[in-house]
Amino acid sequence: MNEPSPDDFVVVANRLPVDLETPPDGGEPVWRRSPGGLVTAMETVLRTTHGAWVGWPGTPDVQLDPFVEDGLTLHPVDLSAREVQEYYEGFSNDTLWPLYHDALVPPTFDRRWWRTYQQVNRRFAEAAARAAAPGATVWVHDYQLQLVPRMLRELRPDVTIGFFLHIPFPPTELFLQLPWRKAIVEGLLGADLVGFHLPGGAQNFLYLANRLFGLPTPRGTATGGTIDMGDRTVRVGAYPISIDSAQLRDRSQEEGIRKRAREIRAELGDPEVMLLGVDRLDYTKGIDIRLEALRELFTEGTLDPEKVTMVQLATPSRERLTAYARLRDQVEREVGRINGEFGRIGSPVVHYLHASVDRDELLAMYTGADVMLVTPLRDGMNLVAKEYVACHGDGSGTLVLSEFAGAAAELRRALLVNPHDLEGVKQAIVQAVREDPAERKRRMRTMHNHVLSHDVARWSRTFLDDLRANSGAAGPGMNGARVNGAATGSAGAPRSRSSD
Ligand code: GDG
Repeated sequence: MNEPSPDDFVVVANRLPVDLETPPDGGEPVWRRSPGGLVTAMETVLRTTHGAWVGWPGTPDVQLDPFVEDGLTLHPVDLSAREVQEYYEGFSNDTLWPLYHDALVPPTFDRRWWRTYQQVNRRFAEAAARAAAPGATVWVHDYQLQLVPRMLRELRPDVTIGFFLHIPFPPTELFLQLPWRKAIVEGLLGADLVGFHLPGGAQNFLYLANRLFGLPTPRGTATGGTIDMGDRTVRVGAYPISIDSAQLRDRSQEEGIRKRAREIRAELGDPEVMLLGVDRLDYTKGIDIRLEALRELFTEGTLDPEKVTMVQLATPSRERLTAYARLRDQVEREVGRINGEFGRIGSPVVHYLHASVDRDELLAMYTGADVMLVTPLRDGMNLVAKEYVACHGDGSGTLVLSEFAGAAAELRRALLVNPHDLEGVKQAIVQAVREDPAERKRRMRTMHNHVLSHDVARWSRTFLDDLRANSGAAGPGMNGARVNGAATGSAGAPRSRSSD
């Protein structure tokens, strides 16, 4: 097979937008859209900006040549079963994920995993170097690939490199626990622009660059700043991600979706109030908290299980990790307990789905639900909250939202809760159920307008404009701008002036 020609715009992410899946009957493998917030966001961006995507196809030990799908050149990166275990499940999801989410479960620090993380990051950097045309723009994503910017700059000093972190960047005292903290910061400093969801993440990163390497960070603002590397400047900023809001608004108003929303409510027994939760089954998402709050409200008699029904969609996630298996047990026990105490034959109170549903079904659930419960203990942004708001242009519906989701910085008119405060969560659920319709409408309309004007296209445009402004090179992949010259970045590591 011929190698596709290099592209001017390259996305690098752990997963390709499609997964190669072998059916349970062992038949021919098929490509399926891969799950999660990153793919949802970037797919929209790439529909308008053609280019290439470098990522793992979701199945270990498959060697595939690059191929073109739907106008997008996909460059599969092969991972062995051991690498999936050590780089992905181990270092990414059992070290970095918990550490970056407030150490909600203790992170594991394993030197072997770290070695594999370095090796795999190098493989991604090499694949990106092959995929990128001269002077291209390469946008690297997320915590699995934090070493790629520096490695790629060493291989290809001519390309412009952006990095965006989709999860929270932790408080500095937590980050400093990481034995490999300097290598991670050094890896990110290979980028021309490092983006976070919130200003706090940007500030923490600026502080660490200075604390660990003594690098000057002049010209700081409330939302970001710059790092002076001597021969080039790294820009650091906050770029709150969003969704394709207009598309969701329009789809949610289609008769097919509205009809299905009515059907879902009828299948639930036409409850007065339908509560909804939609999450990957992850311990950061606070699924257990909202269930506990609901059970107490039924037990006290504050809410009537004959009138209030909840649907919890919990998409399977990282099932081989102990913390995830334990959470699943805990959530399913709580669901069983609520239904055992308050359900009747044929009408459970909590309808729990451990599955992934198709997009239309999800939109019908959003459209039909009276109250959306989003109660993470920590979340980079949370697209679900924005998707629900986009589907309620008519002003119906109430969003209960954790203060610890990035989305809370924008959706100030949600009923904001501290998920550690069970009484507070209970009160917010009761308020959501009983709220005066006029007040509800005012809240939802304000949030809806915000989400419509701050969509994912605006997010990527802002990021790519800032990247271009800081690169010295304007790749044609970025909104068709011409190439002005190569980036002047040096591959050298920052000098260390700290005692580390
Ligand atoms: C990470 C960060 C950040 C869920 N179940 C189904 C389904 N989904 C879709 C939702 C939404 C996406 O998955 C989940 O996005 P979130 O943002 O809520 O959460 P993470 O996966 O943890 O994403 C997060 C995000 O990256 C982007 O930067 O916001 O903080 O943790 O789009 O709709 N989609 C379908 N069926 C399902 O069953 N079709």
